[in-house]
Amino acid sequence: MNGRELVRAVKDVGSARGLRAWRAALRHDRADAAQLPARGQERARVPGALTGAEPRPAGGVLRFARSELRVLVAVGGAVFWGWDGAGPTPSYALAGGEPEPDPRAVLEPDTDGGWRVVSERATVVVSRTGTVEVRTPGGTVLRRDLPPRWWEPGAVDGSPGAVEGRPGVVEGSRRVVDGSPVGAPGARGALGGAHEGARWLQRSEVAADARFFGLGGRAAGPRLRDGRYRLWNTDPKGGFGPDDDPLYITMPVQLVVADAGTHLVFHDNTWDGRVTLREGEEGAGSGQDRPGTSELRMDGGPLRTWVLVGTPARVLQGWAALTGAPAVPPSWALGHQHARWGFGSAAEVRRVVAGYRDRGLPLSAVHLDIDHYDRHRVFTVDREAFPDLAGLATELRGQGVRLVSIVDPAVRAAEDEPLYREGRAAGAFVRDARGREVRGEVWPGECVYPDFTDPAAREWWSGLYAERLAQGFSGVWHDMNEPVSFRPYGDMTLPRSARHALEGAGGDHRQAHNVYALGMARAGYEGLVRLRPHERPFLFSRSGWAGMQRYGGTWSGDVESSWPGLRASLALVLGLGLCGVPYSGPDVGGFGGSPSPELFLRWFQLGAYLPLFRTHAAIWAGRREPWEFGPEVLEHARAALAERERLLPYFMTLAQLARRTGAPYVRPLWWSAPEDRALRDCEDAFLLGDALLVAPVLEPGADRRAVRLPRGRWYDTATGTPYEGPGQVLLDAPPGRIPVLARAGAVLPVAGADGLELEVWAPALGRTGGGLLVRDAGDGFEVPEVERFTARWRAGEVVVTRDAALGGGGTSGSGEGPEPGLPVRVRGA
Ligand code: NBV
Repeated sequence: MNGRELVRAVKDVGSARGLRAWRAALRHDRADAAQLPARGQERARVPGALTGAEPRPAGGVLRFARSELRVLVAVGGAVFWGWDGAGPTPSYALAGGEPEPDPRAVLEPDTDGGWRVVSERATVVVSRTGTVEVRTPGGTVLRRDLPPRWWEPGAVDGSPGAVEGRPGVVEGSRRVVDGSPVGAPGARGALGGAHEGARWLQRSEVAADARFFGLGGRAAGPRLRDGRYRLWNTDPKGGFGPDDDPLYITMPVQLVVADAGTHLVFHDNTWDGRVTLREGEEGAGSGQDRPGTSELRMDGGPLRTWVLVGTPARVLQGWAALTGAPAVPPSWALGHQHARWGFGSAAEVRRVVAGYRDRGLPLSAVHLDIDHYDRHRVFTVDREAFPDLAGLATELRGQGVRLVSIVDPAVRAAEDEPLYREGRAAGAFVRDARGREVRGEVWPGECVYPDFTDPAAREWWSGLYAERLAQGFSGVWHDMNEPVSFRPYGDMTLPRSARHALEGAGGDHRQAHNVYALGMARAGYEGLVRLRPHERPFLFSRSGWAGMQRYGGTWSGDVESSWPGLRASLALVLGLGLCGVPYSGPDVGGFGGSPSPELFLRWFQLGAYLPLFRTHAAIWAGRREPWEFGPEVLEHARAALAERERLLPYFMTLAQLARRTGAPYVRPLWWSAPEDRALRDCEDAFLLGDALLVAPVLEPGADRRAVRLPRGRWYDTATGTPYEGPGQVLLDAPPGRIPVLARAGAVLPVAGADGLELEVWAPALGRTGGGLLVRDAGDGFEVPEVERFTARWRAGEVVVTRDAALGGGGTSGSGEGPEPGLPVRVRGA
């Protein structure tokens, strides 16, 4: 028990909930002790020597003495390899099932007795001992995976397949035999899980100058420094800051950025694991480079790897092709949203909405938290506090404000609970190995958990959203879906022995935990689409896994109300974007505390440039309405809100482009210049699309800040002053604004006083620029065309023309197209 756990334990023991949480914890521990296979003696294994190769479409199978390796290149350039017979499917991450093999990729002999598969974007070279290298087409090594190592349950001596007389070695307290054969490699299990019981280790090397990003949402990011990162979705309970890890969304996805190139690596495995990263050093020791290293240890599941190589934009496009296009939020979800745990009544909701309206502050949605439920029970309404919720929803809708509902997965386990009886009849709840319901402790008391890895349970759950729609809600906010069961010590989740359907393959919580929320998101999304086929669902979820972008976005969770919390909240958005989840944002003001007016304002100003722009707070925390911080903050918040409104067409364009290209709206500064090392290490600013560079104030007392600029000309949007990058400039950041720069040549769609217009930032002399527009075509699934505009100098003036439409219905093929058809405002000329 660590210090925090001890405090929690002492606090909890006094209350009825605390007592139940203690009981649940002890029950879970007992179940694990009785039902999980004991880790007895284990045998270690490495692949051994290469014994043969067999070409297959788009790659082949390489046989080793004690394993085999399948290599495959998919159409689109993604490279796959799997050990011990692991193939790409089944997979929770992949959107389209078995990927289509690229017929141009062939297995051919390499030097030194190894083999290689050459493809358009990458070459995979496998050595005689099972080292796998990914090289650029030019031959530079981007990544070297050393031969993996497995530890398999099994007796050391006399067990079938053990090599007689082999000396054992002692590893920790376990006696293992290195290199003993395991019988038939390739025995398949659940979800690609050859050798589910085997732990494994994969050491990898990358360039000495490489930087690591990703692994889901990491508070310490976006650059992931030396350290250990766990792959186990976790509610940190009680708020988190930059030192807390792991958090709600972990993913075995790394983006590695080096001079030689960028690559994304994905280990398609849902089990608990740990990644140890160590950045390399150039000219270390004897003048030799020390490579960067990543060491991945998994507690089970398949050893299978995907690698995507290219520019960051290409890599993210490939990732979206593999794991699914990000859902486009409805347009209103790009506006400002206000939430609170503890509005407590319809009257309070009306008061807050009126507060926005009376002050002329835009507001697109209000989120109702668990306090609007009847005794915290999901899919219910507290009729005393909200006597006519549907009526309230209609009334607010008339004012342009939508309602969004929290949805928790846990269902109160009691005979008088209709939802419980229904779910039980549908066989929807998680059970243990003896067939008994697994019960945990959450807000409504003792609870059961739908098994979202079971298609039938998802089907049942997806229908329940009809009740939310009938109450007038326009969107849903999934919480507590790591999933959480309160406990005074240890992991606040289900016992690892709990059984799950895992799409029919069967398995336990060790394998299902990390995809629990992904399954819930799928159920929610599919339910909403079925119930309202003509509306794009608005869904965001606290926990998730690779592929969650198919169903919606996420938010920071309970980030602490502090300056480090503010910084952490930006790290999360950037990191998640690089893992393919483009729509997210923090609790503006932090979750649990009472931010100073200055902290609140700086958070608000940052939030205005993030995809999800939502103020939120805990029931015990201070207020988050902008007028609660004094007249000065109110006026500055008003300016931030006005700018957000003005940028809505740009946000919609970015959301639509994210769906088409996988590019996150919010990108690190190195996005288009990964070779610029100073940018790789810059974590306090970001690009919003191609056009804008946003430099939030992340420290107290600052009225100026240093801003690192990528190559090219950048205009301070407040003053119009041009600056030349690459380099660093010092810019004013008075309380009224944070520095925002526009790239020279950028054309961005904005909402002007008379409707849509194009804001154009003068290209540098002799250069051209441009930008894209995807108009808001309503909140359905229609796919609007992408319009492209070019900006250029002509006779001392900046002119803008419309290019041929991308994706149908073009007007002119050349850059010298017709008038843009929209008002144009040129700046910086
Ligand atoms: O439902 C209450 C809160 C919610 O406001 C918050 O956004 C979630 O992250 N929820 C967590 C559960 C309680 C946290 C202490």
